[in-house]
Amino acid sequence: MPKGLVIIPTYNEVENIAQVIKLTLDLPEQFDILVVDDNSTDGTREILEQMSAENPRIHTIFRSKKLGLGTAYIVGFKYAFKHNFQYVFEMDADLSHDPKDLTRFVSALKEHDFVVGSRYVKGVSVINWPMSRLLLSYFANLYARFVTGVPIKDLTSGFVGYRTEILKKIDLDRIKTDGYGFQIEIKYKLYRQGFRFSEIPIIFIERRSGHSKMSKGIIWQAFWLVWKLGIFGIFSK
Ligand SMILES: Nc1nc2c(ncn2[C@@H]2O[C@H](COP(=O)(O)OP(=O)(O)O)[C@@H](O)[C@H]2O)c(=O)[nH]1
Ligand SMILES: [Mg+2]
Repeated sequence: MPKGLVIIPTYNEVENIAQVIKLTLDLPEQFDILVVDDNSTDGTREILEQMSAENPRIHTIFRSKKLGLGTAYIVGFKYAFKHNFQYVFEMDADLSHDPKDLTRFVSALKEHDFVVGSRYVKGVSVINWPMSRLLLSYFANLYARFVTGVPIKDLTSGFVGYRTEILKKIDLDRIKTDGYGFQIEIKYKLYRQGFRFSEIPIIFIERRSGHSKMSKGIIWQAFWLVWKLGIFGIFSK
């Protein structure tokens, strides 16, 4: 069975982290998990220290301050290179993504280079978002697709699976975006390199516990990035 690493970034996810790890470990694929924690102050770190000491499939990287989702994933990808995982996955800690969907991701990765868990392939499959947030996300995705020309309906999705080798083909250290911008930029770069993707439907359920860490700054960064990719991306890969 190919080895898969599920990267879970955390910043203050004490109510969610133990459960998301347990649900992921219980899957038949026998995934390893890497949690990249950014100096959580709510007890997340202590739970991780205990769980990783008890189970060799749970790995941790503790960073000294909140350095953002983008670099958390880049650190995780490099960990996957170093430890020879064939597949690597991005998944949120807050249970908005159902770990069970990873099984379908693995099947899709047999035929494709990367797979995007998508809220917008079968209409809209988001639960418990206020209409304002849903509209923002939906139209931001339409806009990003239109301007960048990348035919992925959920470009901002953070539930993604990759064949690890394709991530070695992009210069990760040049990616400076965070949050939604990071999600758009990495998909854009892989698509422009000609890697084959599949977009598969997922149901996204808004977190029940803890708080969203996304900010207006991250949304604006994604907004400008889309133009940068759309205009300058024509000339470069
Ligand atoms: N390591 C790390 N994780 C983060 C950071 N910001 C957010 N996260 C994690 O990224 C995931 C998605 O964040 P969330 O706030 O739920 O974003 P939303 O779903 O778009 O509202 C969660 O697992 C967060 O704990 C960060 O700066 N560093
Ligand atoms: Mg969330």
